[in-house]
Amino acid sequence: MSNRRSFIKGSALGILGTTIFPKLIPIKKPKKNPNSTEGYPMVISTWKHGMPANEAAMSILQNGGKAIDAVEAGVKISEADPECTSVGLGGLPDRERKVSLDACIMDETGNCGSVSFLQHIKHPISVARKVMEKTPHVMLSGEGALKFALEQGFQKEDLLTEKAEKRWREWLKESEYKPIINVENHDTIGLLALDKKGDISGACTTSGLSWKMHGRVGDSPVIGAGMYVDNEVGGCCATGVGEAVLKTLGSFLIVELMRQGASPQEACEEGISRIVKNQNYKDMQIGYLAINKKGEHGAYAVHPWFNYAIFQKGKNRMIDSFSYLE
Ligand code: SD4
Repeated sequence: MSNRRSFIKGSALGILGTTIFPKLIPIKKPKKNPNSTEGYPMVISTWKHGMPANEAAMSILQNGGKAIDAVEAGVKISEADPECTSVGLGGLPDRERKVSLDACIMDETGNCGSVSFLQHIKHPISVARKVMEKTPHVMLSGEGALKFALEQGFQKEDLLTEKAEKRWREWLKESEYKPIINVENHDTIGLLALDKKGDISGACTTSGLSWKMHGRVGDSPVIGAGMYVDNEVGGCCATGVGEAVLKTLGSFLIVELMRQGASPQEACEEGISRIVKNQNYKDMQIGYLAINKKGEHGAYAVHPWFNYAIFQKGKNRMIDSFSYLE
C-alpha cells in the first residue's frame, strides 16, 4: 500500500490519477515484476506457443524491422499451427460446429484494425491489418469481413481440423456450455513488441471460447479490451474469458494506469482486481501482459497457471505469471 501511495505521489500526474482512479486496491505483490528487465528490441506474448511466435517476431526486429511487421509475423505462426486450439487453423468451433475468428492489430501511431466473427480465413490478423491500412474503418465483422478478405486476395479455407471436430463431437454428447476456461483450451495469442527504435505495436488473435454461441465476439478484436498500445506509454494484451475483459476494458485500463505512473506489474494487478471485485472469478481465468516504453513488463492472472514467453536481450524464455489466487 505504501509503495502504491508513493508511486502515485511521485508521479507528476499523481493528483489527476487519484481523481480518475480513486479506488486503487492494495496490491499483494512487489511494485516491479522480479522477472522484468529493461531493453529493446523485445517481444512478449501469451502462452507457450508464444515461443515460436516470438522467434518470428524477433527475427524481423533484429534486422531493423518495424514492430508492426513483427507482431503480425509473430502471431501468424500460431494462426497457422493446427495444434493451437484457440487460434486460426485448428481453433475449436462454436456450438454449431463453425470456426469463427477474432483479431486486432495496432501500431505506434495509434492506427488500428480488427476483424470479428470471421470465418474461413486462416490469418485474421492479416485481414485486420488490411482493414487498418486499406479502409476508413477500424472493425469489419462476419460476412462483410469475409467479403473484404476475399477481395484482398485471401483464400477461403476449411479451418476445422479433424482433431477439433472430434473434440466438438465429444462436447456435443452433453452440450453443456459453461464459459470456463481451463488450461487445455486456453491459448489465444496476444503479442506486444518494441522495435530497435523503441516504437511499440501489438496484435491479438483467437478463435474465442470453444462451444460459444454462433455469432459471439469476445474481447480479442476489441481495441482497448483484448489489446491496446500507446507509443507514449506502453501496451497491454489479454487472454482468458473475454466477457470479463470486455466488461472492464482491461487493456485500455492497464495502459492508462501506466500513463499515470503505475509499473506494468501494478497496472496488470489492478486490471485483475477490477475483475475479481465484481465477477465470479473463481470459475474463470484471465491473464494480462503489459510492457512500458523501457521494455519492462508485468504479468498477472486470476489463477496460477498463466504463462508467457518473453524474448529480450537475445534470450527467448517462458515465465510463469503471478496470480491473484495462489
Ligand atoms: C475470448 N479472450 O474470445 C478470448 C479467449 C481466450 O485463451 O483468450 N482464450 O474470450
